[in-house]
Amino acid sequence: MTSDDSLVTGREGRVGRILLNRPKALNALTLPMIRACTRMLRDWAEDPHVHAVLIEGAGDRAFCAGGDIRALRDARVSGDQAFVDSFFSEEYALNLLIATYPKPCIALIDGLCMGGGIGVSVHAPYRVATEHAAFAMPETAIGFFPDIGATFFLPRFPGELGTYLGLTGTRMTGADAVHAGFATHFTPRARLADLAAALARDGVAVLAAFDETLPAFSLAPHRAAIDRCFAADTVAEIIARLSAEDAGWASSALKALRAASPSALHWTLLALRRGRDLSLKQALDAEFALTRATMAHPDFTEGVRAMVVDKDRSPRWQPARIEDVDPAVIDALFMS
Ligand code: QUE
Repeated sequence: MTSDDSLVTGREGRVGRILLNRPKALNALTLPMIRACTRMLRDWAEDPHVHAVLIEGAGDRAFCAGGDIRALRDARVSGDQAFVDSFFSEEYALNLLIATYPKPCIALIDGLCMGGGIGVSVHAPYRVATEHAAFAMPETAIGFFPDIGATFFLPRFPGELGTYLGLTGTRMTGADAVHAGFATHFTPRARLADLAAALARDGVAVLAAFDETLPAFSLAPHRAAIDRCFAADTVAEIIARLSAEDAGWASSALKALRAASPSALHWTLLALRRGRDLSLKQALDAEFALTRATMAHPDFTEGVRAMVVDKDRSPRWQPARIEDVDPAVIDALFMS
């Protein structure tokens, strides 16, 4: 295998293997990792020995916890917009490259998979989740929005499940992720090494033999209520409908919404609704424009500070209350 520190790549049998390798940082994606991954995929697209590509995370805690938002916050604070623009444009181009890749990509997701980690897996045709996988799009908690094509794929999840997941950032198990649409196959951790070896030997046809019986969807009993609450046109109305539900899932959802950036909830709802009618490419382009608008808002630097840098989990949002967000200010973010 050829390797640098953070991204290890190599060919094994019929497959190219990409290992996200920053286990201490939960394999969070840095710009050099995005560049190395893009370069390798471009090379392998032309390589007749490579029939498929496997994407994995190092260690058993995470597949990939997201983008390197600490670096993005630093760049924002120091005024390095060029870094911010390079990061997002190259990350989203990689998401699109995976979605349109001429050979099958297979992501093996064991452990945490959030944000940018979902971006390098969900667009692949095969996503294998284990019983230790945990999926989430938690960006409203850091004053950002579900990006990496989430404004394309979340509105295409069943009913209003995607709106619920994108606004609340609720974590899903590997099995639930297959029911929702994040993943396509369910294989226990104990069989992953054998699966990788079988893929290298025989290609994607072996996936079915490793796909185990899926436990029931834990959200099934709440699907109708989720659809009812999250079909509302405004954040205020979603909150009103959740408050009228007498159920544990609804109070958890309310708690998550109350902790999130009020502004981020508004721009996320609008972005998800607009994404219904966009292609993946159009959605990624709209997301890129929205990164500039939302990162200029104080909630992004404050949210990353509170959740990732200082970890006090007590962000001071501006404005602090959902009712005080001015819809005209949010609409204006989509005009830039
Ligand atoms: C919400 C998020 C993210 C988060 C925490 C949140 C996110 C993200 C990370 C993260 C995790 C580990 C790292 C790192 C970043 O945390 O998107 O650099 O090493 O990438 O509450 O959206």
